Amino acid sequence: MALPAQRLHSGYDRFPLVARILKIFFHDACFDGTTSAALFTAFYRDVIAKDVEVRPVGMVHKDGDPFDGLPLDADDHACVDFRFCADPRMTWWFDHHPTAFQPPVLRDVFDERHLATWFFDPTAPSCAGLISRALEKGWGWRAPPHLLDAVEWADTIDAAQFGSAAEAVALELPAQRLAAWLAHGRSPIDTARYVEWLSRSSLAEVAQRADVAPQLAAVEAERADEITAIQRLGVWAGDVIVFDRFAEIGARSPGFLGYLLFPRSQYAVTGTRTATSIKISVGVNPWTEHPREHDIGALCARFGGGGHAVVGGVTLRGDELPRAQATLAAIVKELTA
Ligand SMILES: [Mn+2]
Repeated sequence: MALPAQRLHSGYDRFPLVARILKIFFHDACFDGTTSAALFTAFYRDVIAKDVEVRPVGMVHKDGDPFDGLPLDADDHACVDFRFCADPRMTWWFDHHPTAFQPPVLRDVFDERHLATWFFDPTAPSCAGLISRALEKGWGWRAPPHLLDAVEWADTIDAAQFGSAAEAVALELPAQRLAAWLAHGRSPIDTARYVEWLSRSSLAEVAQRADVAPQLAAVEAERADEITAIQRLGVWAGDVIVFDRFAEIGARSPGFLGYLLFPRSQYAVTGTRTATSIKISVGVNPWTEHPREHDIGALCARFGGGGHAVVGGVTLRGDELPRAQATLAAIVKELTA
């Protein structure tokens, strides 16, 4: 059967290499990770393939290869704000995590292949900022104003550039409301839809969506209970404040709230658990007067996780509770030594 004429002359028939489906792997449940994915989605539509179907895939750091078992079966693949993947099908890569190369031998692959579509800058406050600069320099693409605003917020949030803990946990502005919402155990479908929305509309517009606004209000309403729970949970180990939430499935890391309620802490270590995974989160109090002594990302990497100098984590399987408890204890011991 002959194809209709317009089909024969469509762009895809003339340029069969143009991607129809793009998979973007991004740091899940993270303001910077989702902003990075939205930014790259907008760029890809504007510059590479107008009608591309984008499939965002949220990624979590874990012991072993986090890409293991994830099919790279789209026409094109990108990875943002997440570990380096040496698969040649991963055309695009942007990251700013100092622990991006795990195992470290992957750094050699990066240096040898040196693709013009791979970008790594561990000094960048956010991956979204790194992407925005790289795409403007390399492709002359300037992000629309609504995404530049999100990029600025990603710099502030990812690098904890707030004047105080109270400022950091405020829920007045759309960016901070959405950041808290993302951290509230969103499903992979939620975050994938969020990436698509943010690629086309502003943080304020996304926050006002009929399917999002009630959830943001719920996050705010839960805040009072959360403060009571965190206050009760905190246990001191030297100047480290420890929040053991392994027993409460679905409970979250207090994040900056921990530093607001325990301002004398130099570090915070939290254990949380979902039905399928267990996480140990580690952070340096950004508002402490003591100088920082430990590289948190490097510390977490030694236990199978990763992160930045001042914040990191280790994610284990849901059936590894004894290992998670031992890991939390070992990390606290190192931080208090
Ligand atoms: Mn980031």
